[in-house]
Amino acid sequence: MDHLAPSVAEHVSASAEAIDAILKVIREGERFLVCSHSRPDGDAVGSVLAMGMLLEQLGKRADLVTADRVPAVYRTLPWADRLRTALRVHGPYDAAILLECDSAERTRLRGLEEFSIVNIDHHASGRLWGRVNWIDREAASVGQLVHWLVKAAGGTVTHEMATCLYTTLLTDTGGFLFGTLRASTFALAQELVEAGANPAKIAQDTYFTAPASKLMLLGTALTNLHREGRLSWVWVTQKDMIRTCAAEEDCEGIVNYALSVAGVEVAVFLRELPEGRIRLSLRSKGRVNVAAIAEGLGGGGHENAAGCTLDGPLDRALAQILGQLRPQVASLTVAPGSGPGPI
Ligand SMILES: [Mn+2]
Repeated sequence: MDHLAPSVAEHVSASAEAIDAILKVIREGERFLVCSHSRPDGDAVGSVLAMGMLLEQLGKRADLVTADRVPAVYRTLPWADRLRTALRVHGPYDAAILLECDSAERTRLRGLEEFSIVNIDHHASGRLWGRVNWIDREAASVGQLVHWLVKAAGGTVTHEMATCLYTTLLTDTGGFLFGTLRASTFALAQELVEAGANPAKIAQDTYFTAPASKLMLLGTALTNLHREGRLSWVWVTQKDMIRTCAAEEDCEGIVNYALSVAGVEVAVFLRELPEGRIRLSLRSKGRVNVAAIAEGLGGGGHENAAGCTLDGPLDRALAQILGQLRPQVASLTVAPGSGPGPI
């Protein structure tokens, strides 16, 4: 699309410096740690695995670590068994490459402070906390940034790598439904399919392999659906989690059902954690910046998908978030016929 060309060009040149700096760190080093955030999602897992593959291609050694285990749906990804779970990291690393983390805390890994940090992120809450930083809020997934790095390094997008990178794109756009969806997103998808990613198999592995517990938990959450004008919310208690035998990863995506209500602009999913605090997922159809709200409450994320953790009990956390959201949606003007915006 012609009208996009100037901004795309700027976008590429703004990234070039960061790519050069990162490749310099990689060239000069021998051993690397590659990490992502706790409770890793498809982008975290896929981008860490692809980064590991790139480092191997470049003749480097890499240890891939997250604080929580790989969710079951991503365990069929190539190299998934190389991603280790740990709470503390140490070793003779030349640098730690952090993907999708706006701080060391986001990883829940201890020991990172002893390493030189390469920070690659695409969140609205991304900040320059590493020694080398590449934050691109336009990227559909961090996997897209890893793909640029592979190209810039003269690496080969193998079919294993393409599978991991396609997964980052698929999951961070909720199945090509929201997030950063540009012509370039689909061009990358095409390139990855040409490189050997199998879209139907990846979609099946990702979206059609749910354990029954996930559906039971979803059913429970939906019986708690509340709607108030442009806001909707659902919740599950720790008791609900136990009764349905649900794992943490079974909560993924529940908030989208609340957002799917016609006329709703912002949806919230609240989950009671075992220790009594409340984990919140916020989603917006595009007119309210939920990253700003989440950041104000100690969390972070994207403008249309963010999260934070509040003190319990559940009704207190609900009152707190509704207190933030009500004025936001009240100030929205009616946009007749505008329909749901990009999310
Ligand atoms: Mn992401």
